[in-house]
Amino acid sequence: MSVKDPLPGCFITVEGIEGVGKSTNIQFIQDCLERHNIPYLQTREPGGTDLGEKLRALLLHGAEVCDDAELLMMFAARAQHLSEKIKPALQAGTWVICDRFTDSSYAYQGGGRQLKLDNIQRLEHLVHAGLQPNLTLLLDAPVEVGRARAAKRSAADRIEAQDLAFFNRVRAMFLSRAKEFERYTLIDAAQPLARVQADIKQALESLIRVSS
Ligand code: T5A
Repeated sequence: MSVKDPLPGCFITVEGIEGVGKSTNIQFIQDCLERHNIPYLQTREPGGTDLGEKLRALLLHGAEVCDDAELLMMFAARAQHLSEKIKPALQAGTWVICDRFTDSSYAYQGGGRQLKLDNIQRLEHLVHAGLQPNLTLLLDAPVEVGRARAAKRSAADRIEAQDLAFFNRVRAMFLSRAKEFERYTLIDAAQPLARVQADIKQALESLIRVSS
């Protein structure tokens, strides 16, 4: 957790472009933690609180949201989420598994929308200075693979409706951050599910070992 003031719970985030298998593998992560008798909270961004879920509905299904408003709404939802759910859980020794976090703001608003990274960094500092995930699992696959998987489910939302170039920038930003930060584990999500889950299990077990 925070380097200065470690919290007893571990914070795991799952990231990647649409359709790479985040929801599918979060269920797998929950099963692993249950086998180790580790208490956890499973949550998502944007969302996770009443306010966050309302913002999510506007972000994904609202008509007009300009790019700066989109960035600010992501961080508004995140501030509430941290204050109401994530920090109290970690302080109580509960692990948190979060479907997306600030890396998604860098990837989608920074990479996809091409907003200034300095501004994202300022918001990150304002909202959660000193608190970063212990482990970020980046499920990575070519955009076409993720889109083909996601398309089988439901109609595209406001962000999913962006073009291929947008998602290629999103993916490139995730990959660049994975190289930059040690907390990342890069998982090849184009593999068959059993192989993906074997890789996730290895990363999780190593976190469980160092945190116990
Ligand atoms: N956002 C979010 C921002 O722009 N900025 C931010 O700061 C934040 C926090 C949220 C949206 O908000 C944006 C990003 C997003 O656009 P979301 O709820 O995270 O959206 O939804 P999506 O990313 O769109 O998630 P999806 O549900 O589309 O994809 P998942 O969860 O990655 O994929 P999943 O598990 O549903 O799997 C898709 C299909 O693939 C199959 C599954 O069975 C399923 O059918 N599958 C595989 N098939 C073969 N091989 C494998 N290895 C497979 N893994 C999964």
